[in-house]
Amino acid sequence: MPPKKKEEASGPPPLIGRMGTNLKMGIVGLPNVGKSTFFNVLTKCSAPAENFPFCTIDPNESRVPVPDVRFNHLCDHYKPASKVPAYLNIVDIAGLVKGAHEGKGLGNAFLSNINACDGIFHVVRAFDDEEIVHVEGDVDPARDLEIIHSELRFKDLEYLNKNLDGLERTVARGGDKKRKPEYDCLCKVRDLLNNNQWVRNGTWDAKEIEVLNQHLFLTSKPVIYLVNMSEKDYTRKKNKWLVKIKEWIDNNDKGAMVILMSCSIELKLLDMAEDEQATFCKESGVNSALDKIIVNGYKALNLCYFFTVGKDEVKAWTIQAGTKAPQAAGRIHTDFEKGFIMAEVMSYPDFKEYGSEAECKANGKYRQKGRDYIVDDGDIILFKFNAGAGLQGKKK
Ligand SMILES: Nc1nc2c(ncn2[C@@H]2O[C@H](COP(=O)(O)OP(=O)(O)OP(=O)(O)O)[C@@H](O)[C@H]2O)c(=O)[nH]1
Ligand SMILES: [Mg+2]
Repeated sequence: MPPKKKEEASGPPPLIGRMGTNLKMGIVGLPNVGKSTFFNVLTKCSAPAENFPFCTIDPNESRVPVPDVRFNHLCDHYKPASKVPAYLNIVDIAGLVKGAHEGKGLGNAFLSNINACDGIFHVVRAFDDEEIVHVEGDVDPARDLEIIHSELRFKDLEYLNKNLDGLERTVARGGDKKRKPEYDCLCKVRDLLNNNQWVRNGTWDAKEIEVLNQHLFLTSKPVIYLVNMSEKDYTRKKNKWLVKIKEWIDNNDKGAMVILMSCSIELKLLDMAEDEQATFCKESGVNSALDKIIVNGYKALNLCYFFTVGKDEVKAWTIQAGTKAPQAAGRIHTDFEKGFIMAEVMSYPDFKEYGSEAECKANGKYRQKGRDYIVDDGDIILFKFNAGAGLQGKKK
């Protein structure tokens, strides 16, 4: 069908992972490394975070506003009655141990919790503390990274082999040509996993990505590594494990993002009033890592947002990067997409530079964009659309 083809050809580039905007980052790591503590400082929740392995069993879920100076500036400018930032969804998951894919520790239950997430914050312990039990007996982050890495890979292999068995019967022996591309793609996945590689690190064409997206392998999810350090090490930006961690990342997940943090410092900052915090940060030269973690978690999920602005409301609307104007409009209301006429767009840098909507208009920076416009992160948009039943012709 030609219209469908056109839509496919003009859609956003294919991506591995679930479609949609309600995506989640899951916190994954060995037991007792600080995952729930991190979840609590991030979301200001109080999930149990105690000194014993498997303190967390059922996942805790929350969301955090994505910090953004652009959003703050727009709120200062419009002084709206309602302010709605973008949010990142976060899930605190039970600790994973060696052999989890075979049911060790809490076994398979939490692996399905990871499966329900779209990206991973992999927390690794780099702080020494005799009091805090380490399930492997001592602190060694590179070994721990390898354990988690292997467990996710083993789980994918187990799932894959189950699927491949059936497929092999239909395709290789039964001669069903239709499913051959799927079979070939999954064989490629098996080779990768057997070579200690992650699905995410393979090279895939659009057709293969379609197949991968029917399976959503654990190792196809984007990962950000979070190194949990002591207060002292975080302050002096040194830790005896950093070289080994870097080596492991270079060998196993080259180019991946690593963020240093300290749950103890974050806890301390959480207890302080804002001015106290500012003085502490200035005097000690440390800054909280949380904003950086949230912003990058959001980016890892391939999400971005546009703004709608006005006296009533300043709001950030989450979309997948690469979304075109009509689909972005559809985030606000399906009728906006159906009756889409145009998007009136100011880029945030222009708005900042010229200071107001009127000045943007006067300087040719208030642009009218059509159906093919790919919405840019931070665009300030007013959609125009054909009124559907009961809707006004022009609405924010
Ligand atoms: N010294 C020190 N202790 C920490 C740090 N972060 C967490 N802890 C302590 O480590 C223990 C375990 O922390 P949790 O946050 O419950 O660890 P978890 O990874 O969620 O553990 P499970 O839910 O069992 O998988 C708690 O007693 C925390 O107070 C840190 O940066 N330094
Ligand atoms: Mg926990």
